Amino acid sequence: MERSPYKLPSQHGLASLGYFLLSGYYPRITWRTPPVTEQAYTGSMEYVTDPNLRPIVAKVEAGERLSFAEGMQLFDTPDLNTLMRLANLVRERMHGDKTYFVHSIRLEFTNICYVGCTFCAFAAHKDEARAWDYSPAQVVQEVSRRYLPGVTELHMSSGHHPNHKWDYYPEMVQSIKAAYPELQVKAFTAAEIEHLSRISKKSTLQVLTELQQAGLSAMPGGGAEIFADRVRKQIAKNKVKADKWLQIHDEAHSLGMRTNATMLYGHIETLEERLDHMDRLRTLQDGSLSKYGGGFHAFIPLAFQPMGNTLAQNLGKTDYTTGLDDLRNLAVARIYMDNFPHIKSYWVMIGSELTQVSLDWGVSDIDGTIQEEHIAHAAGATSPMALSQASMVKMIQNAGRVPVLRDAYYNEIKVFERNEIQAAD
Ligand code: V47
Repeated sequence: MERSPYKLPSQHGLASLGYFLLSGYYPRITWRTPPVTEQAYTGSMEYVTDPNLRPIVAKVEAGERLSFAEGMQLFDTPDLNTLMRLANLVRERMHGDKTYFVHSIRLEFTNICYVGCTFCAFAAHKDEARAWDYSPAQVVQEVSRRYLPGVTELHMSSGHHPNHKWDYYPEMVQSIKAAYPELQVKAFTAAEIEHLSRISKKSTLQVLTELQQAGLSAMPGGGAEIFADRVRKQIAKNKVKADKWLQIHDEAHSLGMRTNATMLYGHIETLEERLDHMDRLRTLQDGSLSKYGGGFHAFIPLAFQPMGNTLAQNLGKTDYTTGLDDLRNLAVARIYMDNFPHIKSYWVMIGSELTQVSLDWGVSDIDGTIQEEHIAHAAGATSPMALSQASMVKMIQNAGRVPVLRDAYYNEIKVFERNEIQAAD
């Protein structure tokens, strides 16, 4: 019997939220109940309590794209059940139960940065005791220190160092590839690429081309923050402008590189500004898909971490984003950004527990094992510095989904069958 695209809320998402709240960490049993039959499930509108959502439900069910105003309804609706079920419908249409993760290393080769973003607790002045700055050879040593068998992705993003010359960057990538030819280097945000363009006096396209020749595989999604000018001026006024960030990703896509996109939320931005951010990305992705046949892999909302940065201090903010804001944001992104293959939950910033719940709210990717993260932790992230593969598999399986170990290009390395838990890391 065909499974309904929706599960009844009492049987799936909210039950998992409730179970998780009551029972603590990673229950060992799967609570997923048998599929609801089409017959028992008498129609998608039956459970819609917000009448404003009815036309939206009809459009999403028909696979139609939502307008900006409809996207705002998703942010405004009190009907969280319907929001969750719609996001899950879109997610399962694309991926079924498959949930992707990567065995990865995170490395910040320097925290020295002159840009002065107000949300950042990571950046240091070069004279501070906590500053670090690795040479290409030290970068390779740091990769070796974090390396575990089976790691496929090296994700690097760092400060805008005031003194390094252009040659430092391709040399670093070449040194990594010489030592670890099989590692896929996903590095340099669009903000860093713009910085490299300025110091090298090369165009951003030329910078990307030369880094690709040196061995760069893909670009991470950092540096996007919030595109709206009003916010950007207050939180990242010396950083790459929104249009340039988008242009650099378009250029990377034109070279056949795949990239990600982030959005830093939960500070001074409005909900309209969040949706505007998603809208600009959706438009760029349309262009990349039609011009180059590919573009962004994933959209990753980054929950504002409020410690050790001047933005939080000036706002008098010490609280983290709330769980339902995080889930709503992910769900809106999944429904609105219909041309993005994946919406990713970043466990480092929202925690593994909520990441597990988010698999019912549109999320199909949970990033990676990471091995040492410093940007979010400098700003108060309370998550571990790394997760084992086994715990990622368990997190996904205990949510009733199918874990898929992927590489940086979403090639599937291993699909874990139900109840097959990796024996060792
Ligand atoms: O660019 C900095 C953000 C980003 C804070 O592409 C903060 O797969 C919250 O880009 N609170 C770095 N966020 C992380 C990043 C990323 C993460 C996971 C996956 C991918 C990917 C990319 O972190 C920065 C900035 O936007 N950030 N400080 C803070 N206090």
